[in-house]
Amino acid sequence: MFKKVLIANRGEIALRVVRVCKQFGIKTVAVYSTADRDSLHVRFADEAVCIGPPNSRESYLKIPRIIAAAEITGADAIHPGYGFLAENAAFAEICDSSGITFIGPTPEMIRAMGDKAVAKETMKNAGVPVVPGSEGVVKTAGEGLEIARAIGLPVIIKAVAGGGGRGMRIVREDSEFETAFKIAQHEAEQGFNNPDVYIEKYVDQPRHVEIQVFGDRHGNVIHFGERDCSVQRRHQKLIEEAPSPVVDDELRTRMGEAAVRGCKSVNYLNAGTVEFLVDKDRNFYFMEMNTRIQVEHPVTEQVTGHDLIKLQFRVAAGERLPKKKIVPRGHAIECRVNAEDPAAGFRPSPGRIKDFHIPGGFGVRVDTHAYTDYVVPPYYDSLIAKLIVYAQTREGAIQKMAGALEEFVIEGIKTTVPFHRQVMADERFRSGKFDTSFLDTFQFHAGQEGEGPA
Ligand code: MV4
Repeated sequence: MFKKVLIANRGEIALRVVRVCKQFGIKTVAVYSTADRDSLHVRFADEAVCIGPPNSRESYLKIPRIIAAAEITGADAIHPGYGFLAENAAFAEICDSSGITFIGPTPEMIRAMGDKAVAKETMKNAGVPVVPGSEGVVKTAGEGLEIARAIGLPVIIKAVAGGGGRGMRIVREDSEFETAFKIAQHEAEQGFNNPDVYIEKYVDQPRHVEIQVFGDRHGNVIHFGERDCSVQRRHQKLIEEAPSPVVDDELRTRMGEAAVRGCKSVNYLNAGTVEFLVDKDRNFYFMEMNTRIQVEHPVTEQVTGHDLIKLQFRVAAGERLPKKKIVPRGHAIECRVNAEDPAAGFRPSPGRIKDFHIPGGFGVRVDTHAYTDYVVPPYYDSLIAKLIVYAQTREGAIQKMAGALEEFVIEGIKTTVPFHRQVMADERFRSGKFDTSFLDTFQFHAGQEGEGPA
C-alpha cells in the first residue's frame, strides 16, 4: 500500500479521501488554494501545500504545481477526487512519468472515453447496446441530414468532446437540421477546440441509470449495480438513488453484464461509471463512460457495503477485486446540498455559514467539509454537503430523508435543503414514476425557510 498520498482536490471529497488514508495508515498531503486555507481537508491532512490563488486554473488545475507538491513532500500516489484533474489524461500521464501512482484509470482509457464517439464505438464493438446513429464523426450537414432521415427524426447532435450535457442539439424537423448542425459544430469548436459531432436517434424522456464498475490490474472487471440519477436540473444531478425504481434483478444483471463486457474489452482499471439511457419500454442504451469516482458513489456504498474509495486505493496498489458476488440490499438516496438559492434559479449563494447542524441517526450519513463559521467561497462548485440515507425500502428511505432534511440546519446562506424537502413530499417522486424531465415542471415554493435567515 502507498506510504503517502497527495489529494489533488478540495471540499467534501478531499476530506473523504483523507479519512480513507487514515484507515490505511497512509500519510496525507493536502493541496489548497488561498481561498481554502481554513478548509477541513487542510486541517485534517498531515501536511498541506498552498498551490496558488483562488482561481482553479491557477491552483487545483495547475499540473506543475501539484506534481511539485507531490515531489517536495515525497508522495508516492495522487488521488484526484472528481472534477478538476480527475479526467485529465495528460495529468495521469505526467504522474506515471514522475513515478507517482495516479489512483484512477490509465491515461489511454481516460482519453478514449473522453472522446464520446470513440467511447460509443468501443462499447458497440463489445456488444453493449448503443442508440442508433452515425458511425462516428459526421463531417458535413448534407451527410448528417441523410443519416438523420435514415434513422428518423427527432435526432440529437452531440459533440465528441462534449459530455455531461454540454454540446448537444436536438433536431425535430428536416428543415432545422442544417442550421442546427452548423451551430453544433461551431459551439463544439468554441467550447472544446474540436468541431467534431456525431448523430443519434433522440430518446424521448429517458431515465438516467448508471452502472458502477471497477477493474483491477489482473484483468478482472466487476459491477456494483446501478444508480438512478434522473432528478437533474440542466444536467446537474440533485438527487441520486440505488437501486433504480425501474430496474429489477433481471435488468440489473443485463445492464451490469453489458457494462462489464464493455470495460473488459479495454481492460478497464479502477473506478468507472457506465451511463445508460433507459427508455419507457426499459430498453437501455450506452450514453457515456465517466473515468472517475463520482459525487454520488455513496448510495452504491450504502446498498453494497463496500467502501469504494478504499477499493480505489486497493486496486491502484495492485490488489485484486473482491470475488464474492455483489448484491445490492435495501435502498439509499442522496440529496446534494448546494450553496444555491432554489427560489432564484439555483443561483450560487456563497458566504459565511452562521449555524450548521447536521442530521444523524441510524442509516443517516452526511459527507461534508462545512462547519459553523465556514465561508463557502464563490470560486468553486457549490456542493457543501451530501445527505445520504439508507433504509430497507424506498418508502423507508424517503421517510428517513424527509426527517433528516427537517433536522438539517444551515443558516447564513441559501441552500437546496428546502427544495429537497419539497421533492420528498412530491407525489411523482414518491411514486418513482418520473424521468429526466421531472424538474422541468417541478415548482419550488419559497416558503418561510426559502426566505433565508431572518
Ligand atoms: C441523449 C438524450 C436522448 N437521446 N441521447 C444528456 C447528458 C449526456 N450525457 C447525454 N444526454 C442525453 N443524451 C439520446 N440519443 C437525452 C439526454 C439528456 C439527458 C440524459 C440524462 C439525464 C438528463 C438528461 C437531460 C436532457 C437530455
